[in-house]
Amino acid sequence: MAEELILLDEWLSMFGMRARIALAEKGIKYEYKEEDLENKSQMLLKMNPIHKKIPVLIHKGKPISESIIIVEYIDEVWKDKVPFLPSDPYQKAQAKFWADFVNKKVGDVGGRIWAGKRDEIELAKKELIEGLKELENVLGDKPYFWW
Ligand SMILES: N[C@@H](CCC(=O)N[C@@H](CS)C(=O)NCC(=O)O)C(=O)O
Repeated sequence: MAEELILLDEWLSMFGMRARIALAEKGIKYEYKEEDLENKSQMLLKMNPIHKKIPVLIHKGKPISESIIIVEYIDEVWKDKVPFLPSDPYQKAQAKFWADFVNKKVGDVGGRIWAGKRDEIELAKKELIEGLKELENVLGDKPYFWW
């Protein structure tokens, strides 16, 4: 399986972490390729020519980009394992809402902390903490979001 499945990633990336967690949850073996984002590989540029970003999952030579799309793809292809999303349409919509919340309130805000100016960083930090508290509230004591 490993030669059929490659993950282009960067260890620090929360988006890459999504793909790594999804693969680990399903118990799937894959080849991990660390990218230097200051000096992107030809493989990354070829496999994600539109955004040129990690993570990219390459399955039997075909690339899948965008972390949420990668997670959904893994869930659909490895159906024999425990599903990531609830089957009930309303619960599924809720799960997707919170995944989108993480993009906006953790991903975007985290990016502002990483790249921002001093005042901007302080504001973004507050937003990040508020966002994490919201997640904590909705997760409660459950080990997984919708279980
Ligand atoms: N929406 C994308 C975001 C991916 C992303 O922002 N990746 C960053 C690393 S965390 C990247 O590759 N940055 C390189 C660049 O912007 O040139 C996803 O969910 O996969």
